[in-house]
Amino acid sequence: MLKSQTEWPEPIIRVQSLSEGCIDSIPDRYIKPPTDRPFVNSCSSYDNDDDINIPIIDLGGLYGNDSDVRASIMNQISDACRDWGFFQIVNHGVSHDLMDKARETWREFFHMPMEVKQQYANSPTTYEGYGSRLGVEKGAILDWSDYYFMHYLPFTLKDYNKWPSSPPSCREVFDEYGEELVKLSGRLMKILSKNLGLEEKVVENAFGGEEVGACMRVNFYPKCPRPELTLGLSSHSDPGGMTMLLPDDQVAGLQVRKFDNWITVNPAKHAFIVNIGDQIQVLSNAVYKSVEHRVIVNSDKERVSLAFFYNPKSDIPIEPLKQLLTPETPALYPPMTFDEYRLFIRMRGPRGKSQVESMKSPR
Ligand SMILES: O=C(O)CCC(=O)C(=O)O
Repeated sequence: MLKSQTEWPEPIIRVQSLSEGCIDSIPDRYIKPPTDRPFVNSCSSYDNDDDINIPIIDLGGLYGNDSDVRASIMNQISDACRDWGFFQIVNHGVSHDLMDKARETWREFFHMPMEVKQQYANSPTTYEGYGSRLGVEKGAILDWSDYYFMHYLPFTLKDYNKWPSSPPSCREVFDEYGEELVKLSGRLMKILSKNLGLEEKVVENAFGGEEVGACMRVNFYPKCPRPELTLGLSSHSDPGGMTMLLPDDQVAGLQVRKFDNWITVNPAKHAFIVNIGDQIQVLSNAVYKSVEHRVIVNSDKERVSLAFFYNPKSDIPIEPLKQLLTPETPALYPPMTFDEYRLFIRMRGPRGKSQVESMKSPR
């Protein structure tokens, strides 16, 4: 049984400080084994014209009067969940101004003096605050990123003292941003439920209804002099329910696994990138699958992204929905609470899809 640890196993080094001091090499702790190293071309901006991208879905007509349009959007989401586990949404109803403000406020935070950020240094107990590693394994190879982690739901976990007080607008902006993203996530959960052939509230209710969880990790990827040797974030699937990612508007970096290839996502303007997490894979009995993704870094530009995680209530068992089980499709996973489930990534750091794969019941 995994148990959470209260201290980091080694002194924390901020990657941002390393980046400012590194001219042409990086410490060994950040050098990945050759099989995990990315192929990095010189182009870090979005002006490359890779013709493969994750699907882009316009939600504009979802609540309009045209039933053909509504059906087509539902089908596009269904296909994207089944074929990709990743898609982008535009015309999602969240103000573009708020999206820009949220990203730029956080960029400003990461450019505050180190002593300001250090006041929020996190510990592995809850991960809330300013962090520089996932996982507590002594001697682990680390990722080239710093982050800020905070809770939004349930309200009992929302603690303004753990949110930065500067820049001054930070708390206000995240309050509004969180509220909008919870609404948007709720709408998508209904769509997922209907697309699975269920009543629209079934998936949300299995997540705890009014008591769902939501938290955010803001990722900061400093410039890296040897991007071909490391990763900003190692390959992982998200342990929670569904993630709504606001990527950097200038700098590419997110890669999604498709079979044996890594596809660099090219975000549409003011889109959110949505991905299925392990808890939806479990609930849907693997009709929908979480997908491995990772982040590459580059030598000439830093990158900021905001990952908003919509999760089940943390202490209720999550298991395949009974309505989806048949003699031909028995439950693939045993019940487990999200509190127990997320200890894996919190202890071991990002490890591809190894956790959800290892949970599969023997057949
Ligand atoms: O920075 C990104 O584009 C992806 C971040 C991510 O995968 C995460 O925070 O889990």
